[in-house]
Amino acid sequence: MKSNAICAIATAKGSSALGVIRISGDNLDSLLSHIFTKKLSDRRAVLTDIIANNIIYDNCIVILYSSPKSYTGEDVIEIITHGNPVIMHSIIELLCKNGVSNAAPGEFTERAFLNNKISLEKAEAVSDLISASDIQAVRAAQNSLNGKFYDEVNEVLSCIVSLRAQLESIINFPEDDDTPDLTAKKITEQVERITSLLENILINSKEGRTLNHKRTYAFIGKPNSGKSSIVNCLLREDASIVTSVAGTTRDSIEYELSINNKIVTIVDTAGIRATQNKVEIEGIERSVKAVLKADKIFYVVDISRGLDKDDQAILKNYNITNYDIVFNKIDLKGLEPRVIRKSPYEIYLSAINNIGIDLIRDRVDEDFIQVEKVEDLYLARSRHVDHLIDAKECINRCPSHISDCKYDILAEDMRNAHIALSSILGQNPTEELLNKIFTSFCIGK
Ligand SMILES: Nc1nc2c(ncn2[C@@H]2O[C@H](COP(=O)(O)OP(=O)(O)O)[C@@H](O)[C@H]2O)c(=O)[nH]1
Ligand SMILES: [Mg+2]
Repeated sequence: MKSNAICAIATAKGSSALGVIRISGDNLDSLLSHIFTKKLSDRRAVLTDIIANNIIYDNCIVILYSSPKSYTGEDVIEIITHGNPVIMHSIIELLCKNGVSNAAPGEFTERAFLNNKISLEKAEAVSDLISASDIQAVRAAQNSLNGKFYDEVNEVLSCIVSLRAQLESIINFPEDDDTPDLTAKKITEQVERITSLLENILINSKEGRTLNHKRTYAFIGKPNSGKSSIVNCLLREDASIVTSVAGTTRDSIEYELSINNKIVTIVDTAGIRATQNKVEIEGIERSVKAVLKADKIFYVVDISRGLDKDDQAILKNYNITNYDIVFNKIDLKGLEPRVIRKSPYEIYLSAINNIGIDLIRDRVDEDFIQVEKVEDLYLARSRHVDHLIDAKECINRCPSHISDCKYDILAEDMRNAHIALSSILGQNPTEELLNKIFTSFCIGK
């Protein structure tokens, strides 16, 4: 096991009332006791100065969680400081001078996993909980974290293990067998049970995966249709370049924002038009990439010009299918904001007067699935769904093996289903997989 001590600021960037610094490693008390003016006490909040070379860094609450009863399984110290980044960074520097190194993203949770404190899918749930984009996603991540997903996958696994054991005995000791019909009937029943359990998990996981996905909306259209102005209204600040010279927003700019408590990404793109200008071509190419990445497009049109042949060509050439048409600049026509619910949707607004922008917000809101029974969901990842599908494919082949009495092939399929499901729980994980999972975490977790 790793034992070098690591530290990180565990709270968000910027100033706040309090900040938390987290440290994990072996024998932390003896490594760091000299920087505290009070003696630390296991699982007790101790009010102490942090001091070095007669400089008081801060007066903090410090909690020691002695190994193994801690988040990582090692000694953990949490220092609650005043939430000034300058203070927190100076304490981190002090720790680094005392044999502690900066933690990599997800390293605390990785250690928890390596020390058998949590299973892999729970580690992932921790990461999902931190980045969940709305309250349903938070609930679903909590379900995963509480072990609902683990328990259900484990239940299928134990059915598979039991069936595998029976198959081994049927294959190795055929003389002990029931009549062939009875054997086939017993096995069919078990395969059916495994199938239905697995189907259930797969349905909930697929919905959970949708929840886990942060949605992206791209504003596309010709130059000067008002894309940046609309995006700025959504952001309520002048963040991107708004100008009347055609083709000046030459880059796609992404913003993360909260719409009705749902976190989404919006992309302001370069206007698309035929041009020889290299920089502009580059910008247009990025717009096209934004189209490919987006879950939905708001195609913006200047209503005084109308939706013309060029717009139709852009929609066709760039294969834009999932889009609403946003008719901007209704002030020029003296129109009221409104939505026409046809295919594609039409939204009428005026960015310059900040009128009708809520219609865009409502449209984004409609996209979020309203899951009735969120208590059933877990925040699955694509990785989980892929393994579940692998397992399901193996199980789907079983009925025909049973009718052909090919129990050795059936056993092989069960073994593969077993491997697929074990991978979800991180039994026998590869180094590569672990790296991929933990590096997606934020630092300090
Ligand atoms: N009259 C009117 N002008 C607008 C409106 N929205 C944007 N504009 C103007 O249209 C021009 C282009 O806007 P911009 O947002 O940069 O368009 P983009 O190239 O599509 O990003 C600017 O001069 C804006 O002031 C609107 O609702 N009404
Ligand atoms: Mg623009």
